[in-house]
Amino acid sequence: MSLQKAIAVIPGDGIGQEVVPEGRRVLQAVSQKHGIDLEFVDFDFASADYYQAHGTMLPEDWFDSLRGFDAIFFGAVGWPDVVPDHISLWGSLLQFRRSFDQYINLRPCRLLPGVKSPLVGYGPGDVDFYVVRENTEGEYSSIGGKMFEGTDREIVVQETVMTRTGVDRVLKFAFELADSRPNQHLTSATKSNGISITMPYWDERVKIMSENYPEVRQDQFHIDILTANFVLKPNHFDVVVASNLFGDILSDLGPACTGTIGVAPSANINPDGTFPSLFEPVHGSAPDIAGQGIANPIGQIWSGAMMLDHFGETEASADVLEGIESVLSSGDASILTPDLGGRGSTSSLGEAIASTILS
Ligand code: GGG
Repeated sequence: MSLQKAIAVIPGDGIGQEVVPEGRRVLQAVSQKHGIDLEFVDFDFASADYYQAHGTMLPEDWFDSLRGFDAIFFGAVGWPDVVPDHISLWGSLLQFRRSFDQYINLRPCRLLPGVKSPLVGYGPGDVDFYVVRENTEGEYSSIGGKMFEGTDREIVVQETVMTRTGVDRVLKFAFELADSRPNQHLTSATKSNGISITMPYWDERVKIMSENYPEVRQDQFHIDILTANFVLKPNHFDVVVASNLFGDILSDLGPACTGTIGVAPSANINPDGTFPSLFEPVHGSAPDIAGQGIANPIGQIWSGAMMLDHFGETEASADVLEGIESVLSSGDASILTPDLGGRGSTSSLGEAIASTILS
């Protein structure tokens, strides 16, 4: 039995509460198979229910309650009928990312077998890239304010923040990832023709960083044509590095192009391990389908695989991926969720992946 890993489980809102139990079911199955000792501890905060009861998204001692864990397994946040989205996000997930210095948001985008994709002429293996999203600054800054509110002179300002440390560390991570992959190709998302101070700075830091990685082919696209190219030639990409907002957009678009955002995972990483990293699906709480038991749990399950990788449990992680691919390849409509063309449920899909891993 390997060292015990303590995992804080925060389902959050909406379908987060439905997909997290399936992620946990699969983690339990794979840890049983590989003799990994995972301990799960549940938390009810970072949810609209908690907000309704306490008037805040997090308790005062949230930082100390979470900081000793090896990882956080997170579902989704957002329930706009109860809490405005900017309050729920800034009051929970963005606090975690910033306070735990999870400055990398790693989001794989892969065309999986058996998934009906809108991409014509591409098959599994053709599209397989990572979006590396800067996760603590950029366009997601809380610097700004309002003046003359409610009058004709109303002014609203929000600054984009780029620090040399913040930009360089995400670029370094992305270049190293690209350097470790067979294609050794890094694409940078910019918009330096329109955003004339921060984005040229980003480009300049990319150029300087690239000098340390002579084996990595590097190109850059303005974000507008980059989104077009995600749709038109997704096999061009290997590792894509982007600022916080651009990375958020690209990492929804990428998985949507490969069939469904329901399968997309993410890892919010604190690379030096001072604080816990956080693993969550890319999708949000999806109020439109919440409570129906039809949400696709694969994004959550795959996020669990990324967590195992983070722990160095690479075989167990690969087993989860194989389980996902095997169930998707079966094409069994009674198991697959509606976004995958099936008539199954969140639990039928999670259960099938768990039992495939154990079979
Ligand atoms: N599981 C991801 C989640 O809950 N996302 C909610 C959201 O709005 N996220 C915005 C972001 O990641 O910046």
